[in-house]
Amino acid sequence: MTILIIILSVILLAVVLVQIAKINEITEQIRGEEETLTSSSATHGKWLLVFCVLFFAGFIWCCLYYANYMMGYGPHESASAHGGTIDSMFNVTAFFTIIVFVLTHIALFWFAYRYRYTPGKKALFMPHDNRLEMIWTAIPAFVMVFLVVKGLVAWNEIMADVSEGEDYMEIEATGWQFAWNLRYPGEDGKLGVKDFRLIKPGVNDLGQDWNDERNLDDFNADELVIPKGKKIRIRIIARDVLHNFYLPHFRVKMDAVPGIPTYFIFTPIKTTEEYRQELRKYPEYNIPSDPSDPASLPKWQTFNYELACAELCGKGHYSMRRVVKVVSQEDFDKWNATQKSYYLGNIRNTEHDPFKGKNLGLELKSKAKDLESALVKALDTSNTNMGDRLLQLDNIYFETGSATLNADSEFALSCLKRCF
Ligand SMILES: [Cu+2]
Repeated sequence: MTILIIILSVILLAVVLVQIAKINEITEQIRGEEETLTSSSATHGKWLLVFCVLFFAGFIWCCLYYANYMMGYGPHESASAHGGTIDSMFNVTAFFTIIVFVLTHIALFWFAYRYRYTPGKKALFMPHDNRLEMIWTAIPAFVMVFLVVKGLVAWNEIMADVSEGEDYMEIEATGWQFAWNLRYPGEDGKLGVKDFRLIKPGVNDLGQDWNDERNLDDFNADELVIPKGKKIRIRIIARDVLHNFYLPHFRVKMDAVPGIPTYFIFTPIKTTEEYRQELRKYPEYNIPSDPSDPASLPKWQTFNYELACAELCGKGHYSMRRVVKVVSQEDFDKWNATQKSYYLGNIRNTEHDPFKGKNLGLELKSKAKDLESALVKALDTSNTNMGDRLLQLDNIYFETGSATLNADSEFALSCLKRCF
């Protein structure tokens, strides 16, 4: 129905335009060509001036109305350490381009009015003017050089890779149609190696090599959870087509290219809760989050940072959104410790496990030393904080006919000691 109405409206508009043109033709014949041209030029000129005023009024209204929704202003100051540099680049670029935008548009409409057709007036023939050439070459060149140099300095600063011995956490984001796979390094803090030939859909989506011990504690998460104040290095990979790892609130944006790993390093400086408290001060975020339900929570309270794909990668592109949570280091450690290793949960002792039926690496045993005391503490019922802690006891096995834990169990338990 809507489409029919739109088609009918377009047809009617075309008919009206044809009729107006016909009327113009007839009046031209009656009043003479020159007189018609003069009066229609004057009408056009005046309406263009009116349009110019309305256009700028709309522009200013938009800027004011959307100010608090835009990144870089009011409540949306950057949530990452480097974000301020990017915001200042955007602001400087906007400053110069808005000046040019306003001046050229005023000139455009004013000239259309001022130099409209008037009988007897002749256009000035000016084939060349050195001074004008100098002005409109030198000024843009100067501004461009300034912007490019500022951009290069910012790029080198933000894209500098982590140096040796620096404290940071690496997370891997693999984009595919249509989701992100977020891989965390687990307890050892290191991501294991991968080989694309090992990829098996549903079993080993990333092609992790289980012979590499660093892979054994890696886990995948549905949300990107990161600790405030910690340097995060995101290793960005695409499995099929181009994607783009985009964290708007952190001013993080980098292409995910099949075959060419990229990265982005940033440090979150505001927890999700701190960001919500900022939003709370603005009326735009004190309205119900669900417009159809006035009793729903206010917008600031339901706010979440998000990870989006910023590359149109196919029909399911929109569904690549993921929630990003910035928490304190303490909360992160708790969360990190309750995550389940992909290897232990999905691969261990299956046909895909190179260690099937065998004990895991020897060095894992060294981690077992503190386990006993950790377990005693965990099971101590006098610990009043037990209520909010989750104790996962998967993959715990004893040696046959004895009370000794086997090496696999020690590995599974090793994460628990950090929880308690
Ligand atoms: Cu995508």
